[in-house]
Amino acid sequence: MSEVAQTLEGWYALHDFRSINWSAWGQADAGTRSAAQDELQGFLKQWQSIEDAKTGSTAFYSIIGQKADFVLMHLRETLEELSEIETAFNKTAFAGFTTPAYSYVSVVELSNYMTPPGTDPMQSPDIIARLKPTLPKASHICFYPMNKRRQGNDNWYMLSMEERRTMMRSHGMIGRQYAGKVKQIITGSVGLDDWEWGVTLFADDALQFKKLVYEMRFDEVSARFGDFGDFYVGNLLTEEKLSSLLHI
Ligand code: 76R
Repeated sequence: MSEVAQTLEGWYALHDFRSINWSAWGQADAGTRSAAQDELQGFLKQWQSIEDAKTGSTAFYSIIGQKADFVLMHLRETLEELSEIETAFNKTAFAGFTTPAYSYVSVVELSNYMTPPGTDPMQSPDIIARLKPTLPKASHICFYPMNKRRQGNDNWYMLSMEERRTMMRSHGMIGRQYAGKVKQIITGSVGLDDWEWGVTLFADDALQFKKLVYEMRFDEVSARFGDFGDFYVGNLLTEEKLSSLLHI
């Protein structure tokens, strides 16, 4: 058996994608809509206070295209907290005007491919901050799930640690060229959801998603071993953008 990569886990993640039932929302009377929006604002404030206390983080983005209308990405210490948030949101009046589009359950993950041997990553404040990150308020989000291929000669899990490390180094070098332009959060989901990882990217310039993902397609670890799910791309929902989105 090949050597298993060691992983460090941080906060659990729920990506909750919803579609809005626009005809029901449009037909609701103004009072119902405004009460639903006030209640939603209350939830957003509550999530902000959790983020301020550094016990979790939430990102709220509208989604372009027909796959969904918005995503709430929550990071929390436990799966119980994620479940409570999901249920509490489902009980809101606004949620009654939404339908589930897609969801993803995973946990923030760092692997040891790039860690120098003999170092204890948990002694590094940088590593701890990356395991429990405050989600950036970048203009755009991009999310997609992925697997590492297990087919014939292209079986990632049959490679030696050394071969995987070499390829991950090349992967990391490409990624580093996007420092300051794209922030990536890799969440592991083996045993938690249908794919092996969730890739969540944040950027102020959405074209950087295209450039980064395209460049990685030519890199061996993605070219030979990457299998990808559906892509979701979105725009930051500020309070102002949310009111204009929901304005009838
Ligand atoms: O954590 C680190 O920064 C060390 C280097 C590194 C690792 C170990 C790294 C760097 N990644 C790692 C692990 Mn990554 N990453 C992806 C995708 O679309 C595609 O082709 C792939 C999707 C992107 C866009 C991306 C970006 N990475 C992983 C893993 C776990 C693999 C495993 O354990 O087998 C996956 C699935 C994955 C996928 N990666 C970076 C980036 C970027 C931008 C970096 C540089 C980060 C930085 O230096 O700040």
